[in-house]
Amino acid sequence: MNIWNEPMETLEGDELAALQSERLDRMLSRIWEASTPYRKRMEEAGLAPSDVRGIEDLASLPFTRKQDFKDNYPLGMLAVPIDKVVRLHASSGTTGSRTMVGYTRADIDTWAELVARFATAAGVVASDVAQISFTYGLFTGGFGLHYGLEKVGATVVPASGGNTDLQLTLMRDLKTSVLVATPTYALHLAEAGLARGFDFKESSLRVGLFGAEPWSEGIRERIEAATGMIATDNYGLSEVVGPGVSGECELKRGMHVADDHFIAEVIDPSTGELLNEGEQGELVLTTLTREAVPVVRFRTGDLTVLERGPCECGRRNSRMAKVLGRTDDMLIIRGVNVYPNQVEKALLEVDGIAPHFQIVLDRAGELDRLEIQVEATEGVFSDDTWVMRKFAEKVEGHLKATLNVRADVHLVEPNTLERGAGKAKRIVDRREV
Ligand code: DLL
Repeated sequence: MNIWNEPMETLEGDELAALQSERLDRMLSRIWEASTPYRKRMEEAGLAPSDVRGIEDLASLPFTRKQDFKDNYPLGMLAVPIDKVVRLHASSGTTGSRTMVGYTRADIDTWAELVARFATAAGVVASDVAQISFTYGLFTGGFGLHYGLEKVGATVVPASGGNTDLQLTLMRDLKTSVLVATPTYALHLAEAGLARGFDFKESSLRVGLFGAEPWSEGIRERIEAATGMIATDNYGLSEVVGPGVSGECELKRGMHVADDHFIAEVIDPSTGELLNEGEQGELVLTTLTREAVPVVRFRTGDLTVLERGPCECGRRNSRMAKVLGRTDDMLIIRGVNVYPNQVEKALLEVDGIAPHFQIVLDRAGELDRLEIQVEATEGVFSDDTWVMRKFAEKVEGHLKATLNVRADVHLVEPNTLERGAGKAKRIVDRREV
């Protein structure tokens, strides 16, 4: 298996710790001078860069939060003068208002390197034709994958999101071998292709680079079964760089983190305490090489588990498990905590359920009510309301048995819930209105 940057992706133990400490030290001294919000936060905590001697002192530093980006909107988080900034992007605004991020020329180069690493890990090579079906724009997905795949040497097709017919035509005519998309859009392309008689098994599609939203193993299985490609997961966020923080290798045993560019920690989201390897909690990231917008202990809001130790692919960096969801997406239904991804997993365990659903939260008196609108598959959907009610009860029983959650399941016709090229909107909250 190819490794894009073998020296860096196999670094571990003392050598890695030494590199991280040296880079951390350099970064902290620089932003102490260059970033007003950061210096203020450090001073409030009674700390100066000299108090941090290496990564062992990292946990004493205050957290950075999404709110810091919002409070300093649009460009207050920049730690370089604007003439050094060659690009601006923004978060997709899934959780409230946008946050803006900048890149220096060196940041753009590093970003391409990071994407080249996970693309190579997933099996992408220079002879591949890579169709990028992420929307190009302020969202980091399109441009991030674009530069990284060009760096690998692949032939990049900047299809951008939407226009399913064009996507399928390009795939067929250009012999696309790598598809880049959100998992839900990949699934939609697979379904739409099959409905139009597109023969995926005969197509050149080999590798999927999917990310930007949580997706369960059930969705992965469906994409792989429908298209014959291997579907890999990759993770990132605008405030830290965009895509490129971590990505799976072909073995799909967790997403390899670029430890020479980021320090990953997992904390208990309610107390902020550091958790041990193998324990699930909120991912916290510190950038080591970002110039324009470095972040110290950024609370991602994403729940995962970190593992260290070598992978059979040859890489020795840390790995993060598939993201379960965001701490702020946790639903508390009659005292039971549940994440949309767990609902997705449970739904897909029932035969006859399509992987398209939406969770509608409502209030019934004092209590929260959970309604799940989910598509039945072609063969199962029927106009007979009695038959559909019985099937819905079966799904409700499964949700109760697996998640201990009482939900009203509402089955809808195949292909009726909205599909888009962006991130899927899984929750509709009607409790506030
Ligand atoms: O979604 C960056 C990205 C683009 C990653 C393309 C991968 C591929 P934002 O729009 O700022 O950036 O959203 C970041 O998306 O905090 C997670 O909650 C979620 N997210 C990103 N990748 C994954 C993933 C991009 N693989 C937010 N699994 C993050 C689960 C993901 N959630």
